[in-house]
Amino acid sequence: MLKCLTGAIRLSGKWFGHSCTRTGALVRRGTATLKGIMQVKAIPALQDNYMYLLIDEHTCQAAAVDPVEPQKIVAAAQHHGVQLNTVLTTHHHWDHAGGNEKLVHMVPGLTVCGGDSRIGAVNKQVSPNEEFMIGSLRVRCLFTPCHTSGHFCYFVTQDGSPEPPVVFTGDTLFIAGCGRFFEGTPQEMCTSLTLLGKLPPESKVYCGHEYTVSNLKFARHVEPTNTEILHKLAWAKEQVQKGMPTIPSTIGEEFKTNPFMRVLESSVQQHAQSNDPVAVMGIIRREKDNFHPPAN
Ligand SMILES: N[C@@H](CCC(=O)N[C@@H](CS)C(=O)NCC(=O)O)C(=O)O
Ligand SMILES: [Zn+2]
Repeated sequence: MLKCLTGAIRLSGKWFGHSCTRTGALVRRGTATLKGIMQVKAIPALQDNYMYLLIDEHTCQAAAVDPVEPQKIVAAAQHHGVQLNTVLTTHHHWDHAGGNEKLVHMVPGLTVCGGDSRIGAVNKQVSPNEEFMIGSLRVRCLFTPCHTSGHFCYFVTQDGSPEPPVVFTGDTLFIAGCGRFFEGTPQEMCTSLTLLGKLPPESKVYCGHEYTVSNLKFARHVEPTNTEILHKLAWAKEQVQKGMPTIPSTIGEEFKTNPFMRVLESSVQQHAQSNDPVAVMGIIRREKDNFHPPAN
């Protein structure tokens, strides 16, 4: 018997713990209907990367997002009593995909998803807007090329759940920033961020790196009078000082604080001295490539 330690069922409005077996869900217990819960556990890796363990509490199945340090992922899955069966890889860079080969040796039978043939151990090549299930969680693959030409984000919902959806954005969308344009154009980043911007505003954003403070310093440079940016920067500095993460954000919050999500705003266009959003995207990205964030 494998315990799913995070499990819970709602019985006439109250929450009760439940346990899972290796084979599947305790969907009903008497007249109680299980309300779905998805859990996201952020696991720091390397210098400033985030890996994630995505848990379906219905079935105690789990997916690992960008498991560059596989032993930490396996330990987390054991700790939470869940069965790891899927890997979601955002892109081929070693600090995201570099643990896949080792993980498939540690956990045989894994489905390894990715949208780029350069990703190690991939056995499920995903396509734009393709959907599949991890237990009761519905995963939609969002093609977001630019940082790399095969970058995918993963949008996760649970049918009938009141919980907000989540999106794993890798190195396309950071909190208050975006990835460098290693293999793409400003037009592609505009298209990719527009796609992410169409997700429900309450969608929780889990990105690939803890870059929030330096990103917000650049955001402040672009829009010095944007109070949302100033407040979030003060909060993010405190979080980091306490050793706490700044994820998740939400899509709605990014529209208020992320200059790369704000290329249609007159304040950002004025900074870039252009009213063409694609040109603005290219100009502020080039500026950030050469930006040295101040100490404060
Ligand atoms: N500027 C990065 C340095 C490392 C870097 O270039 N990271 C890549 C991802 S591996 C990137 O796209 N960074 C986003 C950026 O520089 O705005 C930082 O904020 O620490
Ligand atoms: Zn990268």
